[in-house]
Amino acid sequence: DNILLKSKFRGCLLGSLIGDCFGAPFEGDVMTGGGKVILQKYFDKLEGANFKGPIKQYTDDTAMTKCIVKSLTDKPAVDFKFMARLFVKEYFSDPRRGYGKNVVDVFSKLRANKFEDIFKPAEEQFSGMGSFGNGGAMRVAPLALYFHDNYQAMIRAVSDATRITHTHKNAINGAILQSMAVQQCLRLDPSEKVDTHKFVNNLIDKMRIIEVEDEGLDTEFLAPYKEKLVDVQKLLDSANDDTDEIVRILGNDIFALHSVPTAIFCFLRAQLPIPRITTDNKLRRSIQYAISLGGDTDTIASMAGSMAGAFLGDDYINKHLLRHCEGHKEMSEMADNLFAVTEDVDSA
Ligand code: R7I
Ligand code: MG
Ligand code: MG
Ligand code: MG
Repeated sequence: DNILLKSKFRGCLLGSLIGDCFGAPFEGDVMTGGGKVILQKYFDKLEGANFKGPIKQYTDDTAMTKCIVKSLTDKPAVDFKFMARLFVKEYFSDPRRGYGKNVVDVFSKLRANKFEDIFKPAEEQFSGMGSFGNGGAMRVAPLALYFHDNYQAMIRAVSDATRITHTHKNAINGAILQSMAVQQCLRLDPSEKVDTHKFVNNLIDKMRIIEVEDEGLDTEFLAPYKEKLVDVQKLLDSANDDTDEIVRILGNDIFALHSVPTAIFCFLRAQLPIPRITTDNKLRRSIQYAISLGGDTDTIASMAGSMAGAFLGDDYINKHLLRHCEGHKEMSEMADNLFAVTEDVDSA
């Protein structure tokens, strides 16, 4: 029903914000056992009613996610040139948010070329290969929400929203996979256990179509996301909790291929208790676990948080934790605005 869906919109965008804000201080860390103890204490403290610490700043992941929300609420027909303008305007007014090293070249070229061809600067990245960073995937949650009822429209919109900065197939397909996972979470009942096996199998079937059938391939060997999802399934089945091995198999870096499947794994693994993470809250567990893997912690925690929030809705978000995040009130309002325009589109 509508009340639940509205709560899931908020949960998703706030989960994404929390993952980014709390993950950012650990970006690039290699997590040891001692690091995990520190992380447990960090979250325990932040959840306390009386803890007064400095506000945790969000990074580029949230800055760009907000641009996509604004683009959808201001122009519900989805205008990618407008979206590109918002990315560029946001970057030049607030550049110190930890953007990827190379994506800033795209922003400069877009501005210099007056947005004439919004996909061309991204195509020129990395000697014409296009970036395969996770900068597309990290910002797509609002599109999964907006197109919650229209799978094909979501895929098309995610692809175009990504191509403004990232044109490598792995960047685009990673963003598509992230949006599929969020969309599947919206359909889950928060009062029931997640069938993780089915969740992954659904993603495998969908990625097979994207990576194999749509490409006209007669072999499944060139389907890197499908392969990673098979690894996710194996790791969930084996209940393997060895961080080094999980990172070796799935990755934890800024490549989309080494972070989107990892975020999906974190969300699914967090449906059951995890050693050295003490909490009953599955949203916190998803985010804390993602950070505990180290590497690109803000992005992986943000993507896992958007899934957990889309599953559980905003009632399950610890409000003490949330109030330490920069801009949480605005993000909550933006989720409601996005829900309002989505309803208009649904009923049109
Ligand atoms: O993908 P992008 O927006 O970066 C997102 C990450 C997230 O973790 C954010 O939280 C933020 O910290 O950055 O930015 P890009 O500049 O497109 O890509 C990021 C990095 O990925 C680049 O600086 C490269 O190191 C690497 N990379 C590549 N390296 C070689 N060849 C991306 N694509 C390539 C490539 O084709
Ligand atoms: Mg970031
Ligand atoms: Mg960074
Ligand atoms: Mg990051």
